[in-house]
Amino acid sequence: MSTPQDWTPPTSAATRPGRDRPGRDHVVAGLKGTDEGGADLVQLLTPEGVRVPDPRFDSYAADVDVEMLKGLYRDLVLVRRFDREGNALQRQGQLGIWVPLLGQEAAQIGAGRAMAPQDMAFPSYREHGVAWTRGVDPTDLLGIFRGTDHGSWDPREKGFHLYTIVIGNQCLNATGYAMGQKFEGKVGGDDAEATMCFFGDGATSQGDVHEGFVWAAVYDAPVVFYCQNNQWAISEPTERQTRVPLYKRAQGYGFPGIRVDGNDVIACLAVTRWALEECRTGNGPVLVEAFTYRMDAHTTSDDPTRYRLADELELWKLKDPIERVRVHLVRSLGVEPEFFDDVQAQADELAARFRQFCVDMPAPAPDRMFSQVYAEGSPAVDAQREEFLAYHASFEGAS
Ligand SMILES: Cc1ncc(C[n+]2csc(CCOP(=O)(O)OP(=O)(O)O)c2C)c(N)n1
Ligand SMILES: [Mg+2]
Repeated sequence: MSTPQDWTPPTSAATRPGRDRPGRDHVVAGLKGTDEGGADLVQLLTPEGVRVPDPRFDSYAADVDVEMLKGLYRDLVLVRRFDREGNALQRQGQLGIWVPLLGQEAAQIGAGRAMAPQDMAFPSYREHGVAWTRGVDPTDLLGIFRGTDHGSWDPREKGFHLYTIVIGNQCLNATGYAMGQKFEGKVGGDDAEATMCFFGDGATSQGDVHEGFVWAAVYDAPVVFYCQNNQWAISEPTERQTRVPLYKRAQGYGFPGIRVDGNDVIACLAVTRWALEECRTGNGPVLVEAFTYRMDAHTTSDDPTRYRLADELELWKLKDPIERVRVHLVRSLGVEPEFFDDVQAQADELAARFRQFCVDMPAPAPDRMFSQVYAEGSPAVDAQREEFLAYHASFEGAS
């Protein structure tokens, strides 16, 4: 059977009569390439916790010693812990919705830890792990899901933009920002900058992503397009988005694409470091496809048992991003149980703080939504505020 790599689209039906569409074998091979990671997957730590050499990317992970790996493990565990707490808070009526990252911890921690302070990230709505690496306190995410604000961190200070719910839209923002970095001479020097754009497999079907790719390519914008292929766009599987592995799409736009094991934090770190280096030195953009899996529902409003089989989940549990690091730390690096107990205690402490903050959150006053509309006052907004407050006041004393 041919692999997706062997299949080149026919130039015209006339030169390949009867073959102007891929045949069944090609399609099946394409799906395999999409489903299983394929031969081109960059992996440095296997699901069994074995560090495997990679001549191209080892140098980008050369500093990952036992201390650094312990730090990455701590990141993974803490992020998963507050994510689980977010789910519980929604179930208990404290949040309107939660968007779980379960299973995608390594893809996000690896990418986030590869970034430099001066870099800028544009997330979608699931990037709680990247937020963590940018120094955004997890409690700053809660207002979004409790419906009281759009995120309470300063995007410029953190180098982490506010969440974007409109699928793929942040690719335009990220590309524009990266073009600005280029125009302002921030590429190529010692303190060069780059941009990271986070989006999902489903987003690749959006026009905004395509437009972002085109503009970034023709302006050599220093942006890493970081696609977390978690295999699902709500209930739509990846084979409803593409007939070729997603990373291969980059070729059509004229920039490199690479597929990394998104459940391998060391590989995600190394590949993103490489991609950011390409961008900082003027060789951007780059597409990274982090091949991973959404272990939980799309959001707390979704029930994945209606559209996917349980055995798929069971298979991916064997590729868990945290367990492989734990096994490597214990078996290969001799890390003692006290370390893991300590991380667990830190995770429980974070979860308790996260929960308490959420429960204690005050409901914002009704006029707050008018407060940040423009940098300066506006008569139109002032009038709307007055009208709204008067409307609210009309309910006073009503039972
Ligand atoms: C423009 C637009 N269309 C549709 C939606 C509804 N929607 C929310 S999430 C989602 C699926 C996105 O899937 P993917 O890009 O794979 O990201 P994931 O949720 O898997 O991280 C859709 C269609 C939306 N938010 N914005
Ligand atoms: Mg997806």
